[in-house]
Amino acid sequence: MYSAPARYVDGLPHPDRCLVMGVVNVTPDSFSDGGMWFETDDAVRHGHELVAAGADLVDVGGESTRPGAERPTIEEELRRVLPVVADLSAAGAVVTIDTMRAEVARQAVDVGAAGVNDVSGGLSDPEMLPAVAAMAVPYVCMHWRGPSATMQQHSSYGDVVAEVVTELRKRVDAALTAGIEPGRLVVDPGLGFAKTGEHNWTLLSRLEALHELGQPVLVGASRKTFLGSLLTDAAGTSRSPLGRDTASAVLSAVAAWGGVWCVRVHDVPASLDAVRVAARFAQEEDR
Ligand code: PMM
Repeated sequence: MYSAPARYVDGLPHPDRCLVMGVVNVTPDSFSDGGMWFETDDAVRHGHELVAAGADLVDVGGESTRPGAERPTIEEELRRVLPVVADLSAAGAVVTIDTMRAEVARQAVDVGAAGVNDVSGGLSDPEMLPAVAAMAVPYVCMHWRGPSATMQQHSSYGDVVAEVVTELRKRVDAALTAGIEPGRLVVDPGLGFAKTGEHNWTLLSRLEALHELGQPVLVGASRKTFLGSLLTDAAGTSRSPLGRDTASAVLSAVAAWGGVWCVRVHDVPASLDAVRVAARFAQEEDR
């Protein structure tokens, strides 16, 4: 196992293993589970299921980041996420709000969210970093090169690992300058965001480079297209998102073994088993 930065994020649970974040997409059009949890009641029920299955964190989002997806209005995004965040938080779940908008982050924290997950790393909304600093909550800062509609036009790299690390370092500096405490800051390579499948595999194989940023690392590989492209059938057809959960769990073990602080997944039980296996392996190495 690589030597990794601190495994603790102030204000979030700290089991002695990689954390598992379960995903609740309150969207009609996410690639991974499009529309399954779009109704408030369904989303809340699903969040409770993820917690019962052992999720350490529940990530609630109201905007699909699928390539080409249309953005909801801010009012619509608030309408989707706030009741879900409020219900799950009131029931004791540790909820993160997956949003690129400072106002959505603020209102979600007001109704109980414990942290903010921003796939734009503060680039989409200039108010995001100061808002998070003022709220003093944990912040996941993901590598991002532009909105989903156009992001695949920005997937050209000389050295993907070096460039992602350099660009993330700038966002870490911006977050710290804005006043976010280092103990509350998490970095994420943003698999699939302005990245090809090849880039994703390279980044996953070089997690130690991300650890050089000195912050806990979150990885979101679950159900992403690069897994479908790997798991083709005999006719060469890509595996559909719901059929990618075993591969996703295997990557959770790989990521946990690589010192990652948290994996963001749709199928919680399998990834929880995976990170527990990785933790047990790591104990042997410590002996
Ligand atoms: N991926 C998606 C959405 N949010 N957040 C973080 N921090 N990292 C990710 O990789 C990430 C994310 C897209 O996947 P989904 O449609 O299944 O939510």
